[in-house]
Amino acid sequence: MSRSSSTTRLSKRLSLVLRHDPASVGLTLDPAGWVRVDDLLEALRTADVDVSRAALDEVVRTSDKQRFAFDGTGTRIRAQQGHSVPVDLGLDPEDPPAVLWHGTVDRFLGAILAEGLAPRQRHHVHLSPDVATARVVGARRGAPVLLRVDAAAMAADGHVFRCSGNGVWLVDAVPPRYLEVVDGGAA
Ligand code: HQG
Repeated sequence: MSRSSSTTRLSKRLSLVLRHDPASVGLTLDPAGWVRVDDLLEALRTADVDVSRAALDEVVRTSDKQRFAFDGTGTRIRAQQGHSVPVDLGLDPEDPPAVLWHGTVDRFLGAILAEGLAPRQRHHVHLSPDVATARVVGARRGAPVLLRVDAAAMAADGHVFRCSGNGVWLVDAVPPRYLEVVDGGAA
């Protein structure tokens, strides 16, 4: 389904508020990243973002990557991953699939192969379960370059993996020895 531009605009604003800068609309997230839906709507309206509960539901429902989630009662909302503010999402360590993927671009490759993957502005390195997703992630920045991550070896060596509610695998870092560049176009 294609989303309207107002839905996309609201989604971007929610990403900003729920991942990076809740204070921009006067909100604080709880330690697990949750905020009350009523408080969020009121804060957005005070900040001149005209948003109904129905519009919020639409964003959560149609987000291509399920970026946001309501709690079981539908009274609280949080971003599923991607925070830069400190939150503890309460995700338990899990065994990863044997192989995971990371999409990046050529200009980062030298540093990545020298230092490994680092979380940069985020809390974790984000890894994709499949090539197609990794390619889309890399393509945000240019011609995608794909890295194959030997997750089985990392897990065997004691690296801890968690999986976010929307299927993104999170890890603190990926040292270069677990990385292999594969042909982005052909893979
Ligand atoms: C690169 C989006 C130099 C890394 C996406 C990436 C994903 C290094 C960039 C999610 C490096 C960080 C995450 C190193 C990593 N030296 N460059 N040592 N280590 N990099 O956006 O993985 O729309 O923080 O390759 O779809 O691109 O936000 O991470 O290019 O799911 O929901 O530094 O963000 O989802 O960029 O993307 P990001 P990412 P959302």
